Amino acid sequence: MSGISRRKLITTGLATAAGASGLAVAGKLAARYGLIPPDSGVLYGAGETLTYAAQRVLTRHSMAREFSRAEISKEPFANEVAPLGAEFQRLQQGSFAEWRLVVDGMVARPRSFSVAEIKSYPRRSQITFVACEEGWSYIAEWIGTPLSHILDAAGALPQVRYIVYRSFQPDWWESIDMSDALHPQTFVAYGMNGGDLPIGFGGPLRLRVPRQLGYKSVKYITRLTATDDLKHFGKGLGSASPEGGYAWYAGI
Ligand SMILES: Nc1nc2c(c(=O)[nH]1)N[C@H]1C(S)=C(S)[C@@H](COP(=O)(O)O)O[C@H]1N2
Ligand SMILES: [Mo]
Repeated sequence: MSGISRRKLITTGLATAAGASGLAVAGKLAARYGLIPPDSGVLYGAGETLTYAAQRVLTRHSMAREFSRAEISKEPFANEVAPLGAEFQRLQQGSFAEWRLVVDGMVARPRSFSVAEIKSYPRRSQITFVACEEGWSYIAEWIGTPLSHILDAAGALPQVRYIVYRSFQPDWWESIDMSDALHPQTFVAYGMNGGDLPIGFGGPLRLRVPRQLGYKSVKYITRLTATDDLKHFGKGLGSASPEGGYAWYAGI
């Protein structure tokens, strides 16, 4: 079956199923096409499956909107973070020369990257929108290297389905599917608005996922794990957000 007709079939099928027979049938169709998000078992799960499946079928290759330099927010809002502690301060005093981003899991060459190594990779920038689920937003320029470049350097295996990412702050960990992980706008970011990435905005390294809400753009990233199954991470819902009542998939 061609890409177009398969896509049409899934879209029509999902819409019809949701309308005629409710979310349960849509869920079954989504399962057949590998479109079940990891938090589908929680209370709001049926709706989550439909949102994720429909978005993935319709917008798999779409780009987050990019803005002009003139539209960059004059006062971007750094959401407050919990105190980072003495060890973070020590690393900061050493200009983050000791900061490492570990890449492990289903990769041919598990390894870690220093900030300097990441800065030596293809440098990209994007002017995109950060939107918090609490209602505020801002536009900023993000500078970094595509996550796909880091995954290539570590030799991510073809069967990888998700990238789990962790922060220096243990409560903040998320995961994304390969549609977002390999997307050209998903960055390991180290710069903002022409300069270094300020600590308040996640420096020295932040994962920038502009096709999803702000909470998926985790600050202070320390580890990426490639996996084909999210069951063994945390409570098995895919990330910290569904454990706290937020959706794993937060597409905008
Ligand atoms: N490590 C870490 N990452 C984080 C957070 C945090 O508290 N700690 N807050 C998240 C939330 S809820 C949002 S909306 C964005 C806020 O990004 P900003 O500070 O650039 O506005 O960062 C996300 N990443
Ligand atoms: Mo947020």
